[in-house]
Formats: sequence, structure tokens, C-alpha cells
Amino acid sequence: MKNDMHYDIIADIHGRFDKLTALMERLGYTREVEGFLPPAGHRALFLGDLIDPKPGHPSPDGVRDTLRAVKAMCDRGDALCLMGNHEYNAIYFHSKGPDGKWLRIRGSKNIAQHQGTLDDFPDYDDPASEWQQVWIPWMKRLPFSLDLGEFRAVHACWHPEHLRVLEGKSLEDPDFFLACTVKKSREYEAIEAVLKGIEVPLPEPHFFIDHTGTIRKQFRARWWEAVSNGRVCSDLVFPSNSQIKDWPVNDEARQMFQPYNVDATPVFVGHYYKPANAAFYPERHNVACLDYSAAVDGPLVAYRWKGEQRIKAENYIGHS
Ligand SMILES: [Mn+2]
Repeated sequence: MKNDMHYDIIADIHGRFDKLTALMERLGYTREVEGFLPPAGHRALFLGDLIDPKPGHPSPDGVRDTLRAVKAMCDRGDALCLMGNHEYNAIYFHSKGPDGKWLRIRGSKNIAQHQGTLDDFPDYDDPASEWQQVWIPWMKRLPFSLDLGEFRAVHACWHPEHLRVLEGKSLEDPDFFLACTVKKSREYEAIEAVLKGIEVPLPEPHFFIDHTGTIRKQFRARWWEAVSNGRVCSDLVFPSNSQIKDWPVNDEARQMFQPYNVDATPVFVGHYYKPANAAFYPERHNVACLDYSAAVDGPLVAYRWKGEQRIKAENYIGHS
């Protein structure tokens, strides 16, 4: 099927409505009372992680403004939006299980990660609040992936086996909703991979320190790669990280990969916080991560897809 629609694909906004506004203007969208109207023949596609700005961000009410804009565009048929791991986490942060306990622990680390969103919705625990009435139900309806035939999109990792588990499923289904919270269930494993990516355990006793100062014993991987015997951790870490050395990748980790075929249609993801100064260039001719750390000091980037089967550097547009 030939797709005549052009898609402007935008990854992790993280409440930076200031950057979103600048980007949409550059893309020729016009400001509406809510959201933006696309130029003729265009539609926006958001790859999730609309919420949860970093502490000290300069965009008060940015989460609320971003959510309202994206939902209004989706409601008009001018945009599609996928779920990111931050929406997923937020839904469980605000939901209780059958035992009456919060399904995502309200500990200091989880609160800190979500604080920028809570600040925009201070009455979040009130069942009558906008947060509870509008945004939790809306986020629950977001799809996990999109396959338009001519291209694909997902928040973190296109993994056909895990995507099959999620096919036709929604967090609105109460059984599925709870199954996702059971560690090691196939639903849990599928969500983890698709929304958070493949994380490879480092061989003992190795570790690295991430940008928040946290000790990590596993790293985010180039999930699209074929992992043959000789591949080492430094080959597979994404984005590249000089702390990760040429340590061996164990068999168990190798089995987590389902390589993305070089002949497959393009796939777009967000999630990975590429460095703010990274080149506007795909990871491979058919794999592109569009997250350039707009949540911190990086540009918010759109990829303007016009039907091409090889991703082109000239179709990237930054917000400034
Ligand atoms: Mn993410």
C-alpha cells in the first residue's frame, strides 16, 4: 500500500513545550488553541515520553501543555502517539493493585523521576483531577508500536517476538494491566524490551557510572545488531560509552537480541539520550534514534519521512 501521507516523527519531549513549539514552527505547523495544525499532507508521530522533565527545567506547565497539544492533535487525526516508558511508569505510579498497594513504589527515586510531572498536576491524587480524569485514561490507551508497512516506530526496541505478546493489547484491559506487573511474565518481559530496550548485563565484576552518578551493571544495547560470537560489550553499547570495554558478551545476553534485518523497512525510536551534539544521522540506513537529549541540553529533533526506504540525513530537523 502506498502511503501518501508524510510523517514528522518526534521522540522524547519530556515536557519541553518550549522546544516543541519552536520545532513545530520550523516544520510549518501553525499554532491552534490546542496543539498545532500540520501543513497539508503531513501528520505528526510522537514516539512517547511526553512527560517527566528533568529537575530545574525552564518550562513550567510544559508537561500539561505538551499533553494537551498532543492529545488535541491526535483527536483531530493530525497526529499519532505511542507509549514511552515514562507514561508506562506513571500509569502504575498512580494505580493500586488488588492488595491496595501502589503498583509502582512511591519511593524517593521513583518520585524524583516523576516530580516534574507531579509539579504540573499538584492535585494528582484527587480522583476528580484533570490528571486522573483525563491523562491516566488517555495514556493507558496509547499503543506500544506502529507498523505502517512503509515504516515502523516504537519507543525503544523493535523486537518481533515481544511485540507479538503486546499485539492487540492495551493497558485498558485489566487482566493484561496486572499481568505486566508480574516480574518474569511474558507480558512483563515484552514491555520491558519494547519500551526500555535490551539491557545487557556486564560480566562480573564490571560496572559503569551513568550520568546521574548511579552504578550500573548493565548497559543499553544496539538491539538491531546481529550478535555473533566475537562481539564484545563495547561493540554493542548505545549510545557509545568509553567506560564499557571489550568485555565478552555472555550467551544469555546474546539470546536477548533479535537482530533487525538490513532489508527491513525503516524503524524509528526515541529513548536513548544520544549526546546533544550527536550528528543528525541514522544508526543504520533503516534504524534511527531521534532522541538527542531534548530533556536536558539537546535539540528536539523531527525526522520528516516522505516515503523513503533509506533514512536520509537531510530529513532531520532540529528545533533551533
Ligand atoms: Mn524513554
